[in-house]
Amino acid sequence: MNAVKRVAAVHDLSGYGRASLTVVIPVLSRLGIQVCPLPTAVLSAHSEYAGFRSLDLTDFMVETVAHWRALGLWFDALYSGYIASARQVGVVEDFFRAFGDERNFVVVDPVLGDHGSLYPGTGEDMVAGMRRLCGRAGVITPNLTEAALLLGRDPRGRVSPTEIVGWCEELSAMGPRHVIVTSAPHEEEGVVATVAFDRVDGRAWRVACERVPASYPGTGDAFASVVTGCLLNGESLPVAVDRAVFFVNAGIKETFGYPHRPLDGMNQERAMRCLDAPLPRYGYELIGGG
Ligand code: PXL
Repeated sequence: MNAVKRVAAVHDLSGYGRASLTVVIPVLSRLGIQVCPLPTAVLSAHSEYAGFRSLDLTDFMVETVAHWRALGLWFDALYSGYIASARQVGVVEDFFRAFGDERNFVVVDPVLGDHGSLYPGTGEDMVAGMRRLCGRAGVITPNLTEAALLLGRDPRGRVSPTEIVGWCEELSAMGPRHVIVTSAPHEEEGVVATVAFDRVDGRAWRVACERVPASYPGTGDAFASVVTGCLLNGESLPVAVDRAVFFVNAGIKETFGYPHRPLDGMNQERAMRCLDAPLPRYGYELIGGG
């Protein structure tokens, strides 16, 4: 047992634009979790900025994992996000195999794309790589585009709100017990849904939230980090999702009202208190199973 819960965070470090480790570390820290980064790459700025520079750290990851083994470290959770190259997938799989056991859990945020497209610099080969990583996870947090890509569906195709639970079940059949799909459609205009499924009890949950007419990179990292921290803190799946939606919505609201450049991400610094304030209400609903 670690006195303070400890998570290994397999994400990149982007020097500018709030994403990956510059989101993961403060969020999990505020939730009372120690973060141990296993950086996948160092970028000048996240990959949605034109002209970004990237240094792939695959070889150094192998060295770090060897050192961590020698130190006899144990993590309460292993949590991956942006993977810099298809070759790196194998290194992360080896890491999960070496450090995963029956007492901890693996979270894979399959960072591939958004709004129907792959991120710049992310190739089709990464889709197959992320499928492999998801197969080793207990929890996955794809957005709607990533869910479609993982399932081999058209990421620009239309999907109805009721079909999403079926998608979650299909994704869960690939390995993970918990599947959480963000940016999912809702039958009401102007509302976006987050749908969560637990294969063990067969229940599906939904948290609805108003759609804000703006998009910020890094919100997926914030979402998955809150879910990871809340699960480590013993919250149930729907309450963890409720908290994550609350935090991301607060961060967006703390940004949208200012003149801003959306690529710079959301003003998470102004929303940190939403991680330990009481939830204003429980917004989740049971939409399947049970
Ligand atoms: O927010 C996901 C993410 C993580 N890491 C890098 C990215 C992105 C999204 O654009 O570019 C480098």
